[in-house]
Amino acid sequence: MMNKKIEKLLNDQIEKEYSSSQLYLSMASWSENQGFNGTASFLYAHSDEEREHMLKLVKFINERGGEAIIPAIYKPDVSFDSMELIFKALLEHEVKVTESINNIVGACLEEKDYTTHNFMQWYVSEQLEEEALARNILDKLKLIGNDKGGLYLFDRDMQSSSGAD
Ligand code: OFO
Repeated sequence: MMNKKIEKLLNDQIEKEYSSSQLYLSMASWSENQGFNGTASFLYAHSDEEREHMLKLVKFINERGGEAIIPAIYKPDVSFDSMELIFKALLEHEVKVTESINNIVGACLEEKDYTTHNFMQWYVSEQLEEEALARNILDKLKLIGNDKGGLYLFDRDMQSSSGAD
């Protein structure tokens, strides 16, 4: 059986990953409507990844004899003022997710739940990568500012980093 405290924390994390997925989906849709198709592809793919992060937790909890709770759908903002603000919000969101992951890792040590501690290491490295990527994108956008040509090239680059063509 799972430690109840850890099970609760993991279920809260399911909700956070799901909210990330919904937020990035909304950002993707907004970008698409603004004509930023490359950024939209990147964000749609990112939204799918967050759903995978959620699923991984659902399966882990159930496999360990706990009970995964599927959360209600979170409705994110539908409108964003600029590309820079999207990635600023995305980075802030990821920083909060990292805090939450670190909090779970700490609780696993306190509760001597080394199996979950081991499982959570995947999320620790994932967060490191995601934060670095978001910072990198935000730095580029800060340089570009309101330059339309720069934003056009940025969007084209995002298409190639989204894994789509
Ligand atoms: Fe980007 O948050 Fe999942 O782990």
